[in-house]
Amino acid sequence: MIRLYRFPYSCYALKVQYLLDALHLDYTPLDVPFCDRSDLVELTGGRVVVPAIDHDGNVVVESRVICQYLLGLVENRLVPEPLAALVWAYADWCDSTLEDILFRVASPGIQARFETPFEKALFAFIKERKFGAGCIDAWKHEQAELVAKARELMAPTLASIRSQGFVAGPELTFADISLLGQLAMVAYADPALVAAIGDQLPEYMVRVSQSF
Ligand SMILES: N[C@@H](CCC(=O)N[C@@H](CS)C(=O)NCC(=O)O)C(=O)O
Repeated sequence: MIRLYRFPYSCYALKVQYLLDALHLDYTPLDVPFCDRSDLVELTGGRVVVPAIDHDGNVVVESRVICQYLLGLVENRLVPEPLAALVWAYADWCDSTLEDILFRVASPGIQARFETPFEKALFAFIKERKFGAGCIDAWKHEQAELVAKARELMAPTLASIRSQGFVAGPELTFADISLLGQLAMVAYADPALVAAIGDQLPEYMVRVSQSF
């Protein structure tokens, strides 16, 4: 049995979840309460970030490591050997350069979806400790510019998808799963933002999910 510890908006947890789906592995998703991470801390020996998985008592953390672990569990074609360098490089780009813009695009919408004032305040506090006071309001204000930056960053990806269906060719690969995790975070904040970044992206998201 695999248990996936997640926040519903986390691009890293979503990536792992889509990989579990794509590999047809049985798993139980566990939503970590944003303001009570005691189970996660106990499981991981002190970590407060998602994702983490517990596979029959084997605890794995860090989404990249989790994905490598899951890809090794069952035979699959998600990282074809001739494309391995490109697929992993693209996945790492999603988790770094792309995420750095997309989480700013998504953060105001994510904050708005928390149910309690305390959760909203804690989310803001965590972001402000790293990015400065008022950062979420600033990102809301600058959303059009941030979306324009995301469009620019995504231009080569959009060209590849347009011409061949998926990021690395005519078949689904782990590159698409990494990108889907990022786009699903943005869609969680506001689905209209995904279309604003690329009008073909909503359809691409459906195509990727239907290829699992
Ligand atoms: N490098 C880590 C990053 C994990 C991470 O930053 N997770 C975020 C959610 S996207 C988190 O749990 N942040 C804790 C918080 O917001 O308090 C990974 O890939 O697993």
